Amino acid sequence: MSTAFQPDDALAQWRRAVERRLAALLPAEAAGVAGAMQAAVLTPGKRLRPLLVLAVGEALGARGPGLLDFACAVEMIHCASLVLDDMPAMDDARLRRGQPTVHLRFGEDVAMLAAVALVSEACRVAASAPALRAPARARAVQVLCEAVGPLGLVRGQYRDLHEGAGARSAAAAAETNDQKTGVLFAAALELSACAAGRARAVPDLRRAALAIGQAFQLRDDLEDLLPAGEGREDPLQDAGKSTVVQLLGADAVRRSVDAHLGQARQALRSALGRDDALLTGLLRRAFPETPQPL
Ligand code: GRG
Repeated sequence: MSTAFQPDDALAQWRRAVERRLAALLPAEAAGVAGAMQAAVLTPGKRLRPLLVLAVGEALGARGPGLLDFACAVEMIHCASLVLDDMPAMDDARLRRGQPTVHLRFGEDVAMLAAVALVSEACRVAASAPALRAPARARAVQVLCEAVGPLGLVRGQYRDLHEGAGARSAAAAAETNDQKTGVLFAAALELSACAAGRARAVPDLRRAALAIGQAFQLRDDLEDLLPAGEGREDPLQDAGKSTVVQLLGADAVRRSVDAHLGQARQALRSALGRDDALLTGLLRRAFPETPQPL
C-alpha cells in the first residue's frame, strides 16, 4: 500500500474538520436568526479562507484547536459579507452556493440580523480560541475587526457600489480587489501568523494574500464570461457590469492571474523559508487552469 503524502486527502480532512467545528460553534436552534446563520455558513462552499488559515498556520508551526477556531472565525466573517452582498440594496442576488440567498429564504430583516450576529460570533470565537495565549487572541480580534471595518470590507464594498471604480481603469479595479477581496485573505494569513507566534512573517504573508485576492477576483471576472452554469451562479446578476476583462481583454487578464499566483507562491516561500506541499496543493485546487471565455 502506498503511503505517499496526498495533499488532496489532507485538505479534504481539514475541510471536514472546519465544517464540523463551524456547526458546533453556531447556535443550535433551527428557527429564526440562528437558522439563517446556519444557512449562511453551513451551505457547502469552497472554504478557501479557512483552509488557507490552516495550511499557512501549520506550515508556520501552529498546532491545535486554536488555529481551527481562527479559521472558523474568518469563514464566519466571509459568510456574513456574502449575506449582505447578496441583499437587494447591494448585489440583489438570487442564488448563493447553489441555494436561494439567505434574504430570500428568511427575509431581509433576518438576513441583516444574521450577518451582524456572524460578525460578532467571529470575534467571540477568535477571542476565546483555545490553547492560544491572550495576546495572540487579542491581536486576532483586532485583525478581524480591521478587516471588516471602515478601512476593510466595508470600504471595498462601498467603493465597488458607489465609485464605479471597477470599470474606470485596471489600476482602480486592482485597488477595489485589494479592498474588497484581498483584505480578508490578508486577515486570514495574519491569523495564521498570530496562532504560530510568527509576527515577522506578516509582511510576506500580506503580499501573498493580496496577490491571491487579485488572482481570485480576476478569475471571477473571467468566469463571468463563461456560459451560464459553468461560471457565474446567476447569469442575470451583474449583467452589463463592466469588468477588467472588458478593459484589457481576456488573454491579458488570464496572464495577470498567472502572474499574481506566481507572486503569491514567491511571497509564501519567503514567509515559510521553503515550499509547502499542502499550500501548493491548495492553491492548485483553488486556481485550476484559468477559464477560457466564450
Ligand atoms: C459587515 C462582513 C461585513 C461586510 C460588509 C458586504 C460587504 C461589506 C462586503 C462584501 C464584499 C464581497 C462580496 C467581496 C467578494 C467576496 C467573494 C470573492 C466571494 C466569493 O468567494 P468564494 O468564491 O465563495 O470563496 P464560497 O461560496 O466558495 O465561499
